[in-house]
Amino acid sequence: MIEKDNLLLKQAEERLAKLAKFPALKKGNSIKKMLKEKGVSRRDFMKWAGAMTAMLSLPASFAPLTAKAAEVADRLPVIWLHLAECTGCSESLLRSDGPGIDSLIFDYISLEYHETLMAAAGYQAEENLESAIERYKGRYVLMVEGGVPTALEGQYLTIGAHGKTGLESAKEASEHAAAIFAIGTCSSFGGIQAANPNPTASKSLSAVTNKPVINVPGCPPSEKNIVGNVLHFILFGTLPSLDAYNRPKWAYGLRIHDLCERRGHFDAGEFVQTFGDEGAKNGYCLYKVGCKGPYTFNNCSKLRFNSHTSWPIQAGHGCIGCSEPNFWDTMGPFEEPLASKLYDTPMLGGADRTADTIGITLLGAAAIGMAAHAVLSNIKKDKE
Ligand code: FSX
Ligand code: SF4
Ligand code: F3S
Repeated sequence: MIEKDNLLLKQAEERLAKLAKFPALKKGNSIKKMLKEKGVSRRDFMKWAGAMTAMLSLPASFAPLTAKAAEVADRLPVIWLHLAECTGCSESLLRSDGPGIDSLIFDYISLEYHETLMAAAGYQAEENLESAIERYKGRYVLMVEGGVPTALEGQYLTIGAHGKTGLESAKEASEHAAAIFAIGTCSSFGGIQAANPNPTASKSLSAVTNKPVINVPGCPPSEKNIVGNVLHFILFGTLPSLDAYNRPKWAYGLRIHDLCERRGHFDAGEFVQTFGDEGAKNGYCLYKVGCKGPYTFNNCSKLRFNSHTSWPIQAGHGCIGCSEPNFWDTMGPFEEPLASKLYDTPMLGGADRTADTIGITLLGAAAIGMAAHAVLSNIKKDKE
């Protein structure tokens, strides 16, 4: 194991040394300067690098390399496309009172094209995209936010002065990218616009390109999952280990339920029965008011949102399964338990009643495990 880690460490060192030789894309900028201007101490930066390293499931010895990866992030041209979505993914990253180090690093990355953030508009914006693709062919990282409407040859979504379709832009930009990330559930799986009856025939990015796409779902995903993926790419230049839905395992390897701070209450059979009751005040488990944490793979409780302040379950509402394919169709109603709907059989007595009568012990957990399996295997295996 140690030998393997050492090899990985060496590879990452070599890659970073190579990247460092590329000129910085933004002149006169450096991470030192930027952190100083924003009042972030070197110590805090190194602490952040340590936390990111742990999050990426890398040994602690990688922390200085993670810091180095952030330092050379300005050698990496990023093109960020907006397709059919609400811009929540960009907001997740950028909107906070005091931007955390994640947002700062994102700012530091050379965003060659990002419709929400750039000053250019109309013809100029279109030209910027084309010239960025041309200039950085084979070198840029493509991040796509939003589903891809495909009905009427993509005419439901046209962008820019020439009315190019999102479908065309996504295909073209994917063609020459060094790495492609589908940011958010819309781009990963189709999202809200692909929900039944999906009038625009919206699809995931992976359904319209033959290139490998790393899915970073969540509606929206946390800023750490977005930045973590960029750092991973800078460090290794390879695909991370992925699950069946092409989600990086370091972020989506465990269920919300496995990492939940209310889990003790679930195990003890202590549930919120209705919003605002005594159980809610005591922070009991939200399963009976619809929490889909047992069927959802994500690391929200560890990372939280809005500069680590909170996450849905901490705020008192159950998880709605926002990082799962087709969650708008498969996880509803959002405030009712799923297992009771699927497993209200005389044999099991309903996962709910099980929880009431004998506490959620093994039978309850098994029923939920079975329901999770049913949900996951019901999801179409073909491309969304
Ligand atoms: Fe919105 Fe992003 Fe949801 Fe979609 O997030 S937060 S609708 S995942 O593409 O902007
Ligand atoms: Fe947490 Fe939801 Fe699981 Fe309850 S059901 S422990 S609130 S994830
Ligand atoms: Fe989404 Fe559930 Fe996390 S709703 S934000 S995956 S807690």
